[in-house]
Amino acid sequence: MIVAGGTAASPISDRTAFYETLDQQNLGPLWESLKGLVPREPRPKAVPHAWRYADVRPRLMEAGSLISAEEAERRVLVLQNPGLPGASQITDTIYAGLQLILPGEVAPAHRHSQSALRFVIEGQGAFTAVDGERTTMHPGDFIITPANTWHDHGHDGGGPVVWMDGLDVPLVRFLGAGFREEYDEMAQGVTRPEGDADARYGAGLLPIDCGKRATSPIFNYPYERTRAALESMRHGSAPDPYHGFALKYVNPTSGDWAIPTIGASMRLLPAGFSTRPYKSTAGAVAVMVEGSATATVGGTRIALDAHDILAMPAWTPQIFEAVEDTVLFIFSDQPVHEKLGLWRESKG
Ligand code: GTQ
Repeated sequence: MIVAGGTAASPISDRTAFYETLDQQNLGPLWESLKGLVPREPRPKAVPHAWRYADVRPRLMEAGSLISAEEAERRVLVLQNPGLPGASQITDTIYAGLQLILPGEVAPAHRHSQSALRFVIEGQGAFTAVDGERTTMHPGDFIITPANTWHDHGHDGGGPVVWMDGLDVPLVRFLGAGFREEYDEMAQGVTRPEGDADARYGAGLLPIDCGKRATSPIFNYPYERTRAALESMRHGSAPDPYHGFALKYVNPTSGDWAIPTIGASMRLLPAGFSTRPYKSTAGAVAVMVEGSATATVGGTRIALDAHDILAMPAWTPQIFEAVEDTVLFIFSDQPVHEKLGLWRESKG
């Protein structure tokens, strides 16, 4: 047999022996792997999957009776994507977990180069402290812990408090850029009054000499304001066909996403509204905040109620149908794609 270019094809057995020799010399034949290395389109390992809060909550409460926040350092049940078993990943680039804190507990202060977000699911009276300022956590609040900032969590109130953690852990691990340090006390000292960052950066104003920052200096975006903004939008215009009424959380010093590696947004889908099919190169996670909806992700139909969490792998078509007025929190690795010139979306 003659192949293009005139080279006679060798028997398969010759090639197999050759590949073995190559392997021993730490070499590999690109022609066997090219199409996998440079695929026609994204092929995420993560699969569409929903965690029902009603099923997960009892496990969290059990964890609460088995281990303290202090002993655990962070008492978290990691949301493990079934397509990435044991990898502590909810999508191909994102880590997510549900963290529980009980009254009187402290999750000790530490810092790391991974960026984190907290999205509060239930309970009252817990706080997160970030670089000397505390913020009280309310359901629906979007709270950030910028890379390398000291942070600890505590709880002065009554009843369990649960939030979702979202971190760029897989991405930072891939880049080999992970560092962590423990603080030498359980909780860091408070150096600024609660609300200080919000007053300086969160009211459409900035300190007069404020330059661009890599991460937003606002560290709590309260749900009350986000919800009111979405409600106002609904009276002013029609919903976006792909996103509904949608707002993104921004860094006011730059106009970029609040966290440089994680893009977070909130959507309101009015009862009866369905989004048109949408996909992008970003892998995303959705949290049902209010209402009830049906999601179709990659052809799988999934009914969602308040507090359920949904993994939406990259380049997998998604549709949401709102049964009741629905509020959805969505976060993804979109900012990284944008910054690297890799961002693509497809609107059906
Ligand atoms: O609260 O600092 O779910 O460092 C994983 C790693 C939470 C946290 C996580 C963390 C934290």
